[in-house]
Amino acid sequence: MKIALRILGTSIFLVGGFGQLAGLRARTHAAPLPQQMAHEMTSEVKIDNFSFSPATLQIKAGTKVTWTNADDIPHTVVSDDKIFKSKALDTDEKFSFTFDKPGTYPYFCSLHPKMTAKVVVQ
Ligand SMILES: [Cu+2]
Repeated sequence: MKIALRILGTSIFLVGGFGQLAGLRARTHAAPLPQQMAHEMTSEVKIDNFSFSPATLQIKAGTKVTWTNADDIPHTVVSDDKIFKSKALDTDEKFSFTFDKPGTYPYFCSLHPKMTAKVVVQ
């Protein structure tokens, strides 16, 4: 019963005769996100095999983009206009930037300048 209470957290109404059962069910559902988290817009770009994926990312203004280097060699994420610039990202390292203004943002990897992609902000 104590375990069920801990798992349910705010869902007190579920605790009772069926606490044990509800506890089991609750484990299969993600906890509800706080309102501000649920409203934050995020997007992901994967770096792998010497390319950015997707090559063109379409997002809305205010979206936070996170690049993850899934390759086994270092890469960088550098805006053509120097609006953002990451350090060399090792395997599994991440870099994030929030795009507040609409526009097209081409970028590349400064270690391998043939690696190019862009973010289109609406
Ligand atoms: Cu690179």
